[in-house]
Amino acid sequence: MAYDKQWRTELPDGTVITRSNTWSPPGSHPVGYGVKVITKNGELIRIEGDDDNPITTGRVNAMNLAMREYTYHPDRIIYPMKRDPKDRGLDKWERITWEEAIDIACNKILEMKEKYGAESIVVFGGTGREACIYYYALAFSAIGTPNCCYTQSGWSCYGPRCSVTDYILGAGYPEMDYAGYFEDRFDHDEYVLPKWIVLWGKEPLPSNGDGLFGHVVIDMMKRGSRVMSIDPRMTWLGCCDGNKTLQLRPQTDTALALGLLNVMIEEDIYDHDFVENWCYGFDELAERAAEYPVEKVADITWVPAEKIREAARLLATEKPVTWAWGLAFDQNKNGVQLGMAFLALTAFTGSIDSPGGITLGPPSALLGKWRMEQRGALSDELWAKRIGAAEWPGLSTGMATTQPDETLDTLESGQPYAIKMGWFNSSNFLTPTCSAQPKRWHDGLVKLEYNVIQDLFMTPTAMAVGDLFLPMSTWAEHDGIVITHYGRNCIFMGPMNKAVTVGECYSDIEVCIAIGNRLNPDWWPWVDENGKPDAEAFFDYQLQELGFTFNDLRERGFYQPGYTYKKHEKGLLRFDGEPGFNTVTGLVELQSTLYEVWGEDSLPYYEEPNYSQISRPQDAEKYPFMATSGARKYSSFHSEHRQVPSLRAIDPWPVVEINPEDAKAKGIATGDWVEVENMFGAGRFQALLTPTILKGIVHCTHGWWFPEQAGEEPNLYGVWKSNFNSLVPHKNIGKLGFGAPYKGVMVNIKRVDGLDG
Ligand SMILES: Nc1nc2c(c(=O)[nH]1)N[C@H]1C(S)=C(S)[C@@H](COP(=O)(O)OP(=O)(O)OC[C@H]3O[C@@H](n4cnc5c(=O)[nH]c(N)nc54)[C@H](O)[C@@H]3O)O[C@H]1N2
Ligand SMILES: Nc1nc2c(c(=O)[nH]1)N[C@H]1C(S)=C(S)[C@@H](COP(=O)(O)OP(=O)(O)OC[C@H]3O[C@@H](n4cnc5c(=O)[nH]c(N)nc54)[C@H](O)[C@@H]3O)O[C@H]1N2
Ligand SMILES: [Mo]
Repeated sequence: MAYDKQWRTELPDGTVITRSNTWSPPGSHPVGYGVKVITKNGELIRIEGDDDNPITTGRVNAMNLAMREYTYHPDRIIYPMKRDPKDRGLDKWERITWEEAIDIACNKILEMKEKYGAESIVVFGGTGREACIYYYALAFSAIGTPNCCYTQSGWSCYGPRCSVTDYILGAGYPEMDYAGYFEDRFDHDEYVLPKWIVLWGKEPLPSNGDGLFGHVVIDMMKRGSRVMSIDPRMTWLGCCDGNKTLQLRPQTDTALALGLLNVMIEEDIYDHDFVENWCYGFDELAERAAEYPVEKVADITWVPAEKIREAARLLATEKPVTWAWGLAFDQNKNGVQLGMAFLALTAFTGSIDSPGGITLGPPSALLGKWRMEQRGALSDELWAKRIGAAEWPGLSTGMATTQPDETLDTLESGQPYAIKMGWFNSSNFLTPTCSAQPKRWHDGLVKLEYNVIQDLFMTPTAMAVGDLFLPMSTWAEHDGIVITHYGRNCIFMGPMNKAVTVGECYSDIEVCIAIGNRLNPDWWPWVDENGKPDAEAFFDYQLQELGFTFNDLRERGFYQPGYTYKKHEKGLLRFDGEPGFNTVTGLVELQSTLYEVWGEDSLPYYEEPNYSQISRPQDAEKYPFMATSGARKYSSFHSEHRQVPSLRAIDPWPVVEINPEDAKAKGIATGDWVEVENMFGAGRFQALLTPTILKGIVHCTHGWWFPEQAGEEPNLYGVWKSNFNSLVPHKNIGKLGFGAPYKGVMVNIKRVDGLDG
């Protein structure tokens, strides 16, 4: 199709091509596939890949290809609605105008503040989506509450990795170096192609986690890089020719990391130059690692000793090595220690901030200034009331949110004060997404006085607890900015260009502006002459630090900031401009000076998961399997897309992957329904027999509900039927407040007749 690289082109037959970058809604991490949105007569016709995008080069995922189905789905909510709180759980919604919706929301906020104090309002947010950049501000400077909550027990996604990086490296999120910053990409003269790409607890092909476009791994493999996958499942990338997999028992990663460090130290193959000049606590770490001889580690992890030795030797000697760490770090009570040991490995292989190693963001996030300022709208007194801040100083230093498990306790107990109003932004957390023990959350939330939902579809969460529904526009229906790692490590930035209008939907930033301008106009001035939210004025303000406007970004099409390697040598990582890292000691802290203050061991250690056959031998016979969960699917983003026919056809049911030998012993065949249960709960999944999973381990998909089923209480679209998170314990977290075992609890499996009955 004719295309002249302008951001918008109109063809003679009336077809309009708008170049854009995807993010959300619908959900996605900020990969920013470069796309062309094809519209005609105001209707979205289809999405095509944009070959000119230097990272994605025309490739697009299935969820974006299904955008037309999603956009015009009959179940989509496209007008504001309200429901009498007495009718929660019943389909008794009534359409209203935006004026009325904003009036109701603002009046409720003012009423709650007056009656119970601003802290009685909690903004609940989900993950990874564009909304995540804005809902903190919605809480702090628009609504005026210190309580912004990401409900996943142990804050088990991304936050732990970012916080550990802050504490140990004093930098933004370390990302694998795929030459994304450079316009000439892999040809850039300073870039070196890694010999090894370590994918640790991460499967970036389906997940594209936090902006890592997974297909770059294939681009690099085509140029000669090899992959080492550390995963209980054999993944496609892990088993490609020449690649290697260390298949381990779930949640035993910290033992493996300490074992690898131990081999590198014993065989003296670590990077002396980097370790001696830029690291703190080597001797102490060496002493700790010596407690993890390879044979012991092999017993714990099930990875053969010879494979561990071989991996350590390859990674220490075949350089450069790039490292990608995934969600398995966060969904583990022992994950903070794993993060530390992982960063030590990147130091030992000389990978930190070196070409083809791992890249580090600068000390302050790009476009982060505005975000950081929002807390300033709250008094110190109010900020001190943040739920869990006093009890969990480790977590609350890294994250501006509440501690999630503590929030559930507060919801149930009313201590230290009662929560009265919930604002749910981009989270459908009664489904097996965010929350562990979702039934407890449900029972607490239905008791709140008032709840506002910001979503696109009626969900189990909205049906159960919502009183006001604010309908959201998709990425194709609004302007926005896509930025990797939310600016913590900005590899590229792209404009999202509105191409189509559906109903009366607003974007998340438009909702923030509408509420903020009413309640706190000094902080939220961006409205037009009619008082309507003016998102472009807001983006112009945000982009000031780069010296361009939103329109400049859109004309330019794409922004790659370039990259300076070895910033620690050049005084570019510390606020004071001195060489070194932005940590207490100025060095990479192999031994942490902060952890000790927070009551945690200053060195990494392995801890057996609390609910395993080893830590609970008394339950081992009853629950002989370890279950991991939630490895990503191409066809869905968490609980989303279950109602999109072409995507549902790819993965029609929740699935449990079982090793064929285990299945045979239990009389289970592929396609059978299986109940997975433990001491906390049960859920039903369809069996998939596969030799790619180790014997003794099962893997369940997450995020399931059934939009085709009855939505009203008590069924709530079948949300309790295949809910893996009912099996995940509450507050089974690490000492800093991070990490819950979504990827490792003991279970049993048995054949049943179907999803129901
Ligand atoms: N299509 C799609 N993309 C998504 C999402 C989605 O729902 N759908 N969700 C997004 C979100 S919020 C996130 S956080 C990212 C997550 O994306 P990733 O970081 O890639 O994490 P997962 O896909 O959960 O799991 C990655 C791998 O970890 C393995 N694993 C399981 N348990 C363990 C363990 O104990 N140790 C080790 N080493 N490996 C283990 C799994 O087998 C899996 O292959 O994906 C994002 N992208
Ligand atoms: N068992 C198990 N559970 C898990 C995981 C796992 O691996 N295993 N992974 C966990 C992880 S890492 C995460 S991050 C959580 C995710 O949990 P959540 O982020 O809570 O994800 P969803 O439940 O899908 O809720 C998102 C809702 O927001 C709506 N939405 C989508 N995009 C937007 C947007 O841009 N704006 C607004 N306002 N709404 C939007 C969607 O329609 C959907 O209803 O799940 C966690 N749950
Ligand atoms: Mo996540």
